Amino acid sequence: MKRTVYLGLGSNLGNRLEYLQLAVSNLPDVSKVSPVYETAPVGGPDQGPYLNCVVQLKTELTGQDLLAECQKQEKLADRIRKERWGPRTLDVDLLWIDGEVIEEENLTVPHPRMKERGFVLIPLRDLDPTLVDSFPNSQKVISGDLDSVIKIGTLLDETPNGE
Ligand code: A4P
Ligand code: MG
Repeated sequence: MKRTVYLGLGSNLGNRLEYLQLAVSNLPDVSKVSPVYETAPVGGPDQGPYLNCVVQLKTELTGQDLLAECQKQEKLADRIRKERWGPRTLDVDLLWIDGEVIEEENLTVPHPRMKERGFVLIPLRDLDPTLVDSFPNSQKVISGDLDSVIKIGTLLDETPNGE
């Protein structure tokens, strides 16, 4: 059965928009793409602003399949892992799989920090307001982050693979 999955994409090194675009074109089963936001960095060392967006998939892939897809996109973007929360050409996080809970050594779903982050909740709300409203405190998190999460536009091809 196809499930609704959300991925969070972020980039703050190099041609940020191009890295997001590349990932969206290469991900499987993409059904919707949020607008792109420029966002102030949260946590980690002193680093430049991010571009963030959220992608919806309608897919039969499992959690582990999806994590492998996320990591494949990061590799394609030549991401070099240096420090946790440090600058990156591309970060693809698996946020949500139709409410499924996964607690495995290499994978936690829902993503443990998504509900505290305006740079995730604001683009996710563009795609699924009912889901975001169901998270306790989401309104408060969003209003606290409105000044640091600024809509800058959309990617060229919003639904590269159709439904
Ligand atoms: N992992 C476990 N669960 C998941 C999941 N649901 N999705 C494991 C993806 N990966 C998951 O990730 C470390 C390990 O997490 C992986 O090996 C995977 O098996 P990573 O991508 O190598 O490291 P990271 O991204 O530096 O750490 P982490 O914990 O994923 O950081 P976050 O929470 O993703 O934060 N500020 C702004 N404005 N915008 C951003 O996009 N991103 C971060 C990264 C910090 N600040 C930011 C942004
Ligand atoms: Mg990550």
